[in-house]
Amino acid sequence: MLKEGLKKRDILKILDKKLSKDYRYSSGHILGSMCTAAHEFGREIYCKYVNKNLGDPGLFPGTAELEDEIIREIGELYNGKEIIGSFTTGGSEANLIAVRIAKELRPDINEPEMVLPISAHMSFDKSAELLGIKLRKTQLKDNFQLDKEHFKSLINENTCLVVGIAGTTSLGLVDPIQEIGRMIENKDIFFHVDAAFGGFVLPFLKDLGYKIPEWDFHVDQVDSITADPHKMGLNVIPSGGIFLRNKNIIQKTGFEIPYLAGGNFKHLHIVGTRPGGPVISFWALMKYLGMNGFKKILNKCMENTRYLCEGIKEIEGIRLATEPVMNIVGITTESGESICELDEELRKLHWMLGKFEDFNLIRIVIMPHITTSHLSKFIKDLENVVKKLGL
Ligand code: 0PR
Repeated sequence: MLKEGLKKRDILKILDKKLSKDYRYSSGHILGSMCTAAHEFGREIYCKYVNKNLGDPGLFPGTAELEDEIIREIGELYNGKEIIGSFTTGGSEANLIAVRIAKELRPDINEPEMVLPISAHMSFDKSAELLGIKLRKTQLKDNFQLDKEHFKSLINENTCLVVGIAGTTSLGLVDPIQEIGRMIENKDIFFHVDAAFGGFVLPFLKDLGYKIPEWDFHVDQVDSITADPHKMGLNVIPSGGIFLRNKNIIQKTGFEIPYLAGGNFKHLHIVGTRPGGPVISFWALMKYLGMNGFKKILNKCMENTRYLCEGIKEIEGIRLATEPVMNIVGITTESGESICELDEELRKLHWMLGKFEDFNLIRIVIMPHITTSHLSKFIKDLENVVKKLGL
């Protein structure tokens, strides 16, 4: 720690220099991220209300009301009525909350288990370790679709939770949520849908006329959904969301914090102090963009997704891992050879991609910061690298 503080101007200079190492969204090089530059209006609102702390909602009842309002509104987008829930730090916390609820609701199970696809996000492995739950992972078929028979065979009397993904991390695919629902019909098993990415894609895609299978509260057995505003919701980081069908869950499974200035209340969070700024900024962003605003942004992403897919199809030696459902594209080799070298060579050219070795694919997420002209440059480099490697 310095004894005497520096001048603001000098600090800004140092920061500019140090942070010049970071990749910028506007360069187009960030091709493998599920995050993007936060929407300008949301950023403005966030800065204005950065001091709000939802860890003590009694002190900030106005902010807490905005949160309830927006949770209900998003819940309606997911075909739910009077949905409850809350903003989180991201999808990992939202998933951890869901896993914990599932365990709490079944105190009768001594060795609880969850059944989930192998494509599920790492946050479920973390949750299982933290909460002492056994993971039972289901294989995928060759086309990356869930092996439903295998999933069903893993459900047993110790299962407290089943998980379906609406927008997988690797490929943006949607698991057969309705069918998973039928597998647990009349069983006392919690059903969580992880739509961390898909939550702010699927409702808009549907409205744009894409055929989307049922994945949300429309499916009777679905108990909770994760959906993150800091992904395709274009909100500031950190902002995830957990949405719950049953109003009594907070009373039943929440933590009681008795001593806060704002009074007694229960919550489901892992964190205590909790940023209110992202809640307010997303409230404002939803009002500002409306359904049509989000649809327009996503439509452009889907146009660019198709543009990239066409480009990939023209290159000999590589192919699409599968036809994309949303704005996530997977590239693999035609021969089955490893994608590692391809990924490495592209990174040398500063294309920052997602590498999924287990599935032997490179992931590209066509976020709103990626333009057709970025993709055109990328496709050229991709073609050259594929030739150079002789794939
Ligand atoms: N569920 C799914 C389906 C996800 O894809 C992710 C994040 C999460 C949950 C967890 O969300 P949080 O990261 O908000 O906790 N998947 C991203 C990924 O693995 C996380 C990420 C985001 C990684 C941006 C890198 C990055 O640049 O790709």
